[in-house]
Amino acid sequence: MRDATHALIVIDVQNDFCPGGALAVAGGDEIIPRINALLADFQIRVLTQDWHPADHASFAANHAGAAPFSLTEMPYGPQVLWPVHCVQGTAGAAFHPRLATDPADLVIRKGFRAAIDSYSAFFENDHATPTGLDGYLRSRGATHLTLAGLATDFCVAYSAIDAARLGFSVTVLEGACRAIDLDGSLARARDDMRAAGVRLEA
Ligand code: VGL
Ligand code: ZN
Repeated sequence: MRDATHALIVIDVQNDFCPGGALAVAGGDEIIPRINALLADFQIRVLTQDWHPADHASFAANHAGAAPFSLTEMPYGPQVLWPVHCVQGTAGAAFHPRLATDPADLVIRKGFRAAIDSYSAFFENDHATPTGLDGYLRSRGATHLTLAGLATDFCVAYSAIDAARLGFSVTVLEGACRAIDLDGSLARARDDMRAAGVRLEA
């Protein structure tokens, strides 16, 4: 068992990011046994859940003529337009049925504001609006964070980089993550994580 300063953050292990889902990540469900084992090894355990309203601005379907996986410009910067995914209350937004959710101390939902996406578990994509996770982890006494989940190059990487900037010691277990890898996004995310001081482990 890790000591009480270590927290596990499990990012977005939801049906829509697993095979058969609306924004399926290849092999997304393969990481679940390892994540379940990790959940038993930490005293602070947080799950995140991508949780969008149907009119969310990150959905290509809400932009006339826009194709899924194309790029657009939002007031807060560039934004990939995604297939409709993780709509609040749908089966796609639910955690994968094999994920052991009972051990979680906290489930933090993100992306619930229609006008702004939120890849990171700490800040929305404007890099300014907090989710509250930083305060939760600090008040629990966490200083070291281990991240796993989906997808390596979007929500995991954004969360890891924000956590490092907030002063946490951060490790991403790449073997317990899977990537979307859109136009080189995985290689970029790995470089960006390393530059932010995130430790990448297998
Ligand atoms: C994610 C794209 C859109 C993720 C969430 O969990 O990595 N990616 N929404
Ligand atoms: Zn999303």
